[in-house]
Amino acid sequence: PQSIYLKDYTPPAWLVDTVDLHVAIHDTHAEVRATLACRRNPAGPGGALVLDGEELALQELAIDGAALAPFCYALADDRLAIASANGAPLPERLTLATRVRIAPDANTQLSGLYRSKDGYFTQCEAQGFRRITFYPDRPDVMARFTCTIEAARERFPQLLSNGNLVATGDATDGRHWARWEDPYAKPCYLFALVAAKLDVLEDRFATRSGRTVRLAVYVEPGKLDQCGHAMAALKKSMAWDERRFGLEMDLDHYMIVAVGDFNMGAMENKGLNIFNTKYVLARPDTATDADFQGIDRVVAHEYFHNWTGNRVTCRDWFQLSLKEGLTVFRDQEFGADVHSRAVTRIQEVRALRVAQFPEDAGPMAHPIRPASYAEINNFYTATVYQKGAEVVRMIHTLIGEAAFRRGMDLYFARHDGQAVTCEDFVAAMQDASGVDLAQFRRWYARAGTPHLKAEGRYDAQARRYTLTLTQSLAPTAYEKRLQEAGLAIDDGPLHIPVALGLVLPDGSDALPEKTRVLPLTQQSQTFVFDGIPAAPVASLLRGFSAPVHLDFAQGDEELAHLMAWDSDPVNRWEAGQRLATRILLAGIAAGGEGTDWIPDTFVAAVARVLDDGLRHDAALAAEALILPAEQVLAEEMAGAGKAIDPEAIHRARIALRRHLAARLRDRFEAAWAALAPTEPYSPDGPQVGRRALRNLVLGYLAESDAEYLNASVMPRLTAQCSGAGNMTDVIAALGTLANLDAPERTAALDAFHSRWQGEALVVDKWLQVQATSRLPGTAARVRELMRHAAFDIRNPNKVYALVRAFCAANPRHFHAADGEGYRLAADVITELQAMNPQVAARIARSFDRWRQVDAARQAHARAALERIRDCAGLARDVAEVVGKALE
Ligand code: HT7
Ligand code: ZN
Repeated sequence: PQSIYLKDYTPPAWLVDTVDLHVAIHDTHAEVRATLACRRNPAGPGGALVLDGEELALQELAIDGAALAPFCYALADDRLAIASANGAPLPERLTLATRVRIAPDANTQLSGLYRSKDGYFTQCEAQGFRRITFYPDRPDVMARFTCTIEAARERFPQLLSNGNLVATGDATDGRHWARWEDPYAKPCYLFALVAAKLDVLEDRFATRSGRTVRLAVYVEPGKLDQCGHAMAALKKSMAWDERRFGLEMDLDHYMIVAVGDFNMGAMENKGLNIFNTKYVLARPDTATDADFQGIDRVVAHEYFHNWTGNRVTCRDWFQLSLKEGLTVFRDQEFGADVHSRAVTRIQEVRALRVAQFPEDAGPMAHPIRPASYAEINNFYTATVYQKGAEVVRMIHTLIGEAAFRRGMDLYFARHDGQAVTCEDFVAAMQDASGVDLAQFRRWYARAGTPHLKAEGRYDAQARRYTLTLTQSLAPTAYEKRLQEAGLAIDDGPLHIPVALGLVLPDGSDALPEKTRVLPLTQQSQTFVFDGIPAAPVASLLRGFSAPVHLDFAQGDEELAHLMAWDSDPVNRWEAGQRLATRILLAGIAAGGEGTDWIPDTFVAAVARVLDDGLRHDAALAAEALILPAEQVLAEEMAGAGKAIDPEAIHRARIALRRHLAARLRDRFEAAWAALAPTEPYSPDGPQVGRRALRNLVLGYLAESDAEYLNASVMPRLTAQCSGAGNMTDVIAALGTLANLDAPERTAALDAFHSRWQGEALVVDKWLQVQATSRLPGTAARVRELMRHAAFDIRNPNKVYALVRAFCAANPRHFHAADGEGYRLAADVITELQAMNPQVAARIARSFDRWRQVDAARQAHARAALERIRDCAGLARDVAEVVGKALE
């Protein structure tokens, strides 16, 4: 597919000041009337008035009240170009009126206006508004919107849009209407409307300047008892943004609407957020601790967009990370402030390694501000979101909290109400801090994960520690493509903040400030530390201060020292991960066979972490006891130039778990008993950590030999499945049982399904635990489940729970040697791409690492990819992903 380039950006030829929409919902179609006050942009390139439009049946078109004769305009598949007004040149200002018909019931892409169950909902980011009406659908066209919705009162009592409700009334034939007015100019991707029958939970928030905001969470009838947590999260987010960034809600209404069919997590439409039900509905018996925390984070994220995204928006979609990276950083900080900073950070680092590092090493590698793309929907990626947040975090690390806050204030002072670029954000940070960020800007333009090589030397006589840091970043597929297109690459060194601690033999920090941020700006740089009383163990990249691969030869004892003593909890965890990775790589080299590659020191370290967790922080211990993921081990192999061996990775990881279970059974049992719940369930506070550790321990105990498993562990698993009053414990036990080839497994899965078949989100969990099972025959079971009444290929949550979970979270079965995993994915992608190209393209990303597996697997993967590529009428979204994979 054709790519578009950032270098070709030109300002819009026409601007729109106001939009008046009238949307009438009928049984067979919807009719949309739009009145646009347009004016020629003095800074634009001139020319025709070009409007985007897809799948719109044009009924009427008029300028300044006069219908346009056909010779004045050209109507193509995706645009309407108006060259003149009935022979006269277009006036500098004009009122354009259109009337179109659309078919929301046939909209399976879930972009634009679509039906979900009995209601109608919109999703306009990135380019869905053009599927509702003709419009210059680009974020730098900002207009004030009014919207009147008209529909049958009985079936659609709620008629919602952005801003304030200004009028309502009755129409004929049992129909009614509501008129909404949004006082803020916005790009059309933030437009939303809802027509549905919904229950509503209402509340109020008093802002610090004394205004009262009405808060409302709308859900499908009967689900009001599942929205309390989302409402509480919203109020927490509003208070936090006032406290931390001085940012207040600017509307009188803030509404969240939950919908069961949604391509992503949620959408920050001005004053009318539309959410995937997954990030709204939760009750202790239906949702896990992780679900509750997911709701906290997504509610906060969408709320924070009101300033970082809505009040200041993106000039063009190349700048997507301007709003997404910054808003993820903000929701991460919210998570750190309201939960645990250390645990939150560890989870972020893990997610980065599982998803973003592989993306940066694969065919879809791109910088956080890509220079080109074919389909913008393919760029809502781990790189734009998570690495984008890391880049913002590095600015925060380099300039400090106080200057960062001044930078944010300056950014809003300069750009409120504007559509701007990443450069504008960095300039505000630079100007507010006085720190030169010229070189730092390279992070916006380079793809790939840099390597940071470290070499340390201690001179006892001089009491001096010397550290040499060297950075390197090999070109990725992205840079090669740019070069072919004749575009320049700035491949100079990056500005990398390296947070360093020097841990002395007694465990104390040698540096007076404990952690020092070393600004690495050259390719290789040496840092000298004097007055160091004894040979320290260097703790590099504390808090994961930069998204890089660290190459630092530290021995097992040094890592064990950091695990025990590092004052930075993230690096204590990191030391354990590095040690475990090293051991597992030895195990993988041994084909995952035997156990003589597992040192006793590691077993002892695990025991220490567990004891520590019981005494201090259970949540941190739970994080530390999770072995590096199979995907992370796969990247280690690929990084070392070896073919990824998913079988050996899986075997070695299980062997290590079994070894720990055998050697530490008594300690695991003691921990399990000590962590028994003592109070009623709550999704907050220390309980979450205790549950995480207890369930993790139970998972280890389930790795015991058959005799112990059957006699002692199985009864606990089955009892927890049927008797635990909360979904966290139930799903932990069910997930463990799903890996066991035992009659109890089937019984538990069947009972779970009968109990929860009416709760869509809980059924998703049932699908997911089966899709991620270790057992042989999992691919066949996934195919069977795709024919089950519980599955619906048109519902993204179902596809994600079953198919994406299989492809992305079950690497051993997805990369099965016989190619069945790849064939399954290809079958789904070819069927889904015509219905929902966005979701199909997301599944296609599972093939990202196909060139890193062995030749026999590669042959199967290639066949699957070519079958998708050759599919008739292949959607652009999928064509871009598959085309790049096959390049
Ligand atoms: N900004 C929102 C993006 C989004 C989206 C993009 C493409 C297709 C469907 C979508 N739904 C939501 C989500 C966010 O980052 O807050
Ligand atoms: Zn976002």
